Parts: sequence; C-alpha cells; structure tokens
Amino acid sequence: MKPISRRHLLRHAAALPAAGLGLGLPRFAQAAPEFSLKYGNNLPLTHPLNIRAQEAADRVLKESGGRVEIKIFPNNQLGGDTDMLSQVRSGGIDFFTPSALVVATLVPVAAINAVGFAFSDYGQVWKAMDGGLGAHVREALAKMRLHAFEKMWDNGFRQTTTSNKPIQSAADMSGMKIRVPVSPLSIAMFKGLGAAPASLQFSEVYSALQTKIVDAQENPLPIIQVAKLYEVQKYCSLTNHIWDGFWFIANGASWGRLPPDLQKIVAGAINDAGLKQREDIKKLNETVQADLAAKGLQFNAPKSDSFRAALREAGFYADWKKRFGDEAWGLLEQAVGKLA
Ligand code: X2X
Repeated sequence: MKPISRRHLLRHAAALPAAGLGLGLPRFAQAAPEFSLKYGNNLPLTHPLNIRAQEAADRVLKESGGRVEIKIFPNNQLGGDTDMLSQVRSGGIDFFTPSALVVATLVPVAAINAVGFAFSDYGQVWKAMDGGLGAHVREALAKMRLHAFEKMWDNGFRQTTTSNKPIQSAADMSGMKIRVPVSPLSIAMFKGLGAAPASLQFSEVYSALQTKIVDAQENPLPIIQVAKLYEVQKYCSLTNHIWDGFWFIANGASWGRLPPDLQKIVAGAINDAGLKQREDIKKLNETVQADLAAKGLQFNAPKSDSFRAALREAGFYADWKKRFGDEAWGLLEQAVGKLA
C-alpha cells in the first residue's frame, strides 16, 4: 500500500472533527508499529538504567524498521514493584526490571546474589551472574514464564543510610527501624542483624523516611543520589552488605509472539545497553560519594566482621543455604569461595 503523505494527511485532517485528532496526529504519517511493547520500572529518569533503556528502545525501533516500539514507563508510573511484577506476569506490561530481591518473591532462588557479604568485588559479581549462577536463575525465571535477558543490569552494593546515627558495627543496628525492599531475604538478613526491618516498595521510600515511619534504608549510592534520599537522611555507612542487580525480564507470551529476527534485535539491544549501564554505574561509583558528601551526607566505613558474625550466629547462612539448595549455593561458591 502506498504510504499516506504527511501533507495529504494534514490537508484531510483539517476536515476531521477536532476530538478525533488528539495529540497523535504526526504519528499517522508513519505505519503503526507491529509490536508496541510496554516497559515499566521503579527508577527516576536520571538513573543510568533509564538512560540506557531509552537508547535500547531507540535502537530497536530503528533496527526493526519501525516494527517494534518499546515504550518506557519509569519511576513507578504504573505502580510499585509488586504491581509491576504482577503486570509483567499477566502481560499487562511486556517488560520490567525488578531487582533480584524483588523478583525473588516469585522465584525464590533469584535472591541468591543478595546473600549477605557474599561478593567482595565486581569481578566476582559478573563472573557469577554472566556464568553458571546467572544461567541457573534465568532457568528458574523461565519456569514462571518470564524470559530474562542474559545480561543482568547493575544496581550496586547496598549501603545503609540513617537519620539518627552512623552504623559502626552490627550492635548499632539493634532495634533500628529500617526500610528494606519487598523481599524475604532482606527481612531475614536485617532481623539476623538485630534490626526491625519493614518491607516497603521503592515508590514509598522517600516519604517513609521523610515522615519518620522508618529511620533508615539501604541502597546503592547511585540510587541514593537519583532518588534524592540524602534530603531525608543524615548518615551513610558503607556497609556493602549485599550486591544487587536488576533482571531485565519479559512476559513469556509477549516474548514468544516476536518472530526470531525481531527477538534477536531486541535481545541484542537490551543486552548491549545492560553492559553499558554497568559501565555507567562503575563510573558513577567513582564520584557519587563525594557528591553525596557535598550534599550533606556524613560517611563512615565500618568493618564487615561484626555483621558477618551476627549473621552466622543467627543461622542466616545455614538457613539460606538450605532454602536456595545445594546446586545454587555451589554455583555461588564457585565464584566467591566457601561461604558458610
Ligand atoms: O527498592 C529498592 O531499594 C531498589 C531501588 O534498590 C530496588 O529496586 C530493590
């Protein structure tokens, strides 16, 4: 069919009732995409995850010749983490990037990268997540009809912020009201450290801190920066207690509807963007602490010994080894050495 020219369209559009025009007019000039896919996430637009995801979406539109459009809904526009997780399961949205902690409410083994103090550096992280451990988790996600792209995106090593005191050792966590993600592992870990954790979706964190429903939260420094948590927190203790990443997942049926050539384009763009996003976080990590300090956060760097000891004593490692199973635990230990 001959494409309708923009001039032709504008000329004829003048005759249409105004209500029918809407804001979409210029789009009529292009064929509608064959696949229009929705991607929801919980992070502000300024986070590298959103910047790189937009690049991936642009690349997909171009490489597919306009056949595949990915529309991004950032910053909890479509609801909090729990809502988006159920939407990506039902097909209400096509893509979501839950933290491993959060998708573990559905696929428990996905939280394995978040075992306390398991990873000591990024070398170990990517060896595990790009290797056997990541493959193991993706298989478990596939059983729930969620397609996970190969390259996990970086959230970061989680640090602890509070409004009332720096955390010097595990003893300082005693009774502390701390927000954690909606994640059984996070709850167990902070209970093991003697704190009083409360699960809240990320969409609620800023106001929960502002209104002092909780005194503390834990997140990687880039999140503390883009979500402006420094405005409602005073201290930041570099506890490095968990490494956390985002799985880029697709609804299984939505993914299955894409023909193989388009799947290849989408996967290529998303995985490449993920690798670039990892580099962005790495670069941010070099400057973000100074930036947050300039904004008034007071930093300290506690040793990890007391935290590890408290967790061991609470039976955290023995318990989670049992929950994750020997196979997953063994894959983790292949990357980080003997844990418990
Ligand atoms: O909710 C959080 O703390 C965040 C943004 O790190 C996750 O998505 C788990």
